[in-house]
Amino acid sequence: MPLRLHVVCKGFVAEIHGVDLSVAPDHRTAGALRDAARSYAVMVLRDQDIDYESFLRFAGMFGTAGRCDDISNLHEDGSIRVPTSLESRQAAGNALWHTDMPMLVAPPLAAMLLAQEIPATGGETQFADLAAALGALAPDMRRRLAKTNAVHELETIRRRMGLTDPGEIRGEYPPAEHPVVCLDPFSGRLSMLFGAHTSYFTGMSPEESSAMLDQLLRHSTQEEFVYTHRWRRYDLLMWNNRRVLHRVLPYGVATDRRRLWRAEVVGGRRPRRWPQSMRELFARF
Ligand SMILES: O=C(O)CCC(=O)C(=O)O
Repeated sequence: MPLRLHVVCKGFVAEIHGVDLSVAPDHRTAGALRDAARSYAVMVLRDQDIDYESFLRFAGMFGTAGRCDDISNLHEDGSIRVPTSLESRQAAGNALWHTDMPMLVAPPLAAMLLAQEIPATGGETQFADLAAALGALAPDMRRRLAKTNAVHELETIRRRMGLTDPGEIRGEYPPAEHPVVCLDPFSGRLSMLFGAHTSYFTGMSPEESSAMLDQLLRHSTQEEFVYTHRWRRYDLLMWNNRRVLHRVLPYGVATDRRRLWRAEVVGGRRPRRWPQSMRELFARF
């Protein structure tokens, strides 16, 4: 059956039908999926009751399949973790608007989740389109951001979650500095890179940095830029990590089971500033 695309949010989210990822996609299907990833920052494929190898094969179609984890509120024996455990408190950082691993020199290009167990209510995942949000900023602000870098650290998101013990917040990675306005390698469009890991913006005082981050988050997470995904079992959802912010909404973390497989697409180049002149940059909006 040929692949069919149902647009959920124009230029941002699409559901892809007619693909069974338990078998290796043929050339044409793989090409159509890669084309869709250039146009849509979030892709949803329903009813993918597939094994781990097939999940990784899907990730590998968009680059190098990287880290794989279980995102869950469960212990290995399947019992629900207490929310006060260190693991739970660190995982709670996913409730803040973030991009994944911006403290890497080359943050993942994309990430994906495959729902295994989902709570009856809550636990939706939200995505905010930073390319659209950038386009809607006032020209002066875009011009300012185009000349600004941001520094990102794991410790910062942990502090924002209320962790204070140095042993609990210590990050395993050094901080990384990236341009705020950078090219989305999937589409070639301009997007932004900031979120809950952002410690400060270069050339700004701590107060200015904090006000700038608040302002950017408020602007970019307005309803018009946000998609909320209500999970069904075996939904596979992939997001463009160089173009969206995401977060998980609350659910009964102490009582309801939630478990998703997670994979990443790595191996991209470091985030790049717009290489041409400012004039050309603004001609693109
Ligand atoms: O659990 C979710 O829905 C979101 C997971 C998440 O934020 C992540 O994988 O970075």
